[in-house]
Amino acid sequence: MVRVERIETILLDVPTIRPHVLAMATMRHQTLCIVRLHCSDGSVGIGEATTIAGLAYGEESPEGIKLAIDTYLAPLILGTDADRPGAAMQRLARAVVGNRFAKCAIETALFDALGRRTGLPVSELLGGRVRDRLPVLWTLASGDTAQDITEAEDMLARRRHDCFKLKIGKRSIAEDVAHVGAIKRALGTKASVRVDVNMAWNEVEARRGIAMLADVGCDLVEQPIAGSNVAGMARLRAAAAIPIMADEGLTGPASAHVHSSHAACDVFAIKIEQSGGLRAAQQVQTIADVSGIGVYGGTMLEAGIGSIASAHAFVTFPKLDWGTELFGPLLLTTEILQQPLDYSDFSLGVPAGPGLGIDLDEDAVSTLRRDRPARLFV
Ligand code: MUC
Ligand code: MG
Repeated sequence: MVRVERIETILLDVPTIRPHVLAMATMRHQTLCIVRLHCSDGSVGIGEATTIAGLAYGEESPEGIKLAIDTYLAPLILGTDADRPGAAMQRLARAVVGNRFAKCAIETALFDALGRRTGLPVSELLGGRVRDRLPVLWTLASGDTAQDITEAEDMLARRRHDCFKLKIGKRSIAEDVAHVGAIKRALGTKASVRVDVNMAWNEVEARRGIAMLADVGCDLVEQPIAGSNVAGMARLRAAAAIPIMADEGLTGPASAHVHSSHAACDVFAIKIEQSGGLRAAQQVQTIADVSGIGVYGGTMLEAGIGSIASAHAFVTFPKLDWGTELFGPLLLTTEILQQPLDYSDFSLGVPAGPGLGIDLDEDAVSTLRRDRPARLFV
């Protein structure tokens, strides 16, 4: 039997190519918690967990994820059968409440190691892919309308993205709608424009804001109000002229079931970390499918490992009505993979090699790791 022998966690700090302005925080770097899972036959799987602006988005932080894995999760699966990610995840689920992002990084590493041992891509271990490429949008979040338009036009010209998500909710509704309208007018029918409010509005503001956004040509509104306000989401959805998407409110299959039974949204932003793992994300997708809810592949702004892990899950989805936003690696100044990912023709090519089909660039890891020796003496 191949056993799980050792689990390493490393924090990497990677600057962003520009400030990324969200309703709740401005990101200037991303912190990755990289997991390396060593097995008794010498195979090694990698996984990644990220958050958005530390604790600004959810209840897990990169530092907390590292601590949870090192102290609680790793000891539970050391010595167990590495060929059975399902059994390992069940052990973690029984002994540890929550900590979905940390669990997802471990499940990713288990599947990567299993894929490397068997020669199969993670997508095939998850049931098999139904497509090889995924449409990918870009988030315009420089905080400046003119800069966002230049950025969008550049992406269109390079055939990298033709669908844009605008981060709003920081300014007044009137200013935000003017910003969205200006970008939509500049891009016209060449691009789809959507917004993410990241829960910044109350229900009254959302009712007004969504109607105004529909009037300026916005195609979709993501998480306008608190994720916990499922009844409010249902009221907004019933009144809205454009689709409403749930993001923060989706924390795995149980919350997906609650959203579906309340008819609380038109679309699910499915994220592997938010769901608690790759198979949990597939379960969320199944709930969407049977409820007639649209599917969108979301991101926690992961770098290469987490983005490709997400991609392996998303290529197994029978329907992906709203595409994906797996652009995380493009927002970072430094590539952490040996092979840069294939972003072309408005889409991401999903590697077909064993496991995740990617390898870490160890020089980049040494340079970016938070505990690198040089820093200890600064
Ligand atoms: C979110 O809330 O969806 C996804 C894209 C982006 O810019 O931020 C994330 C998080
Ligand atoms: Mg969102």
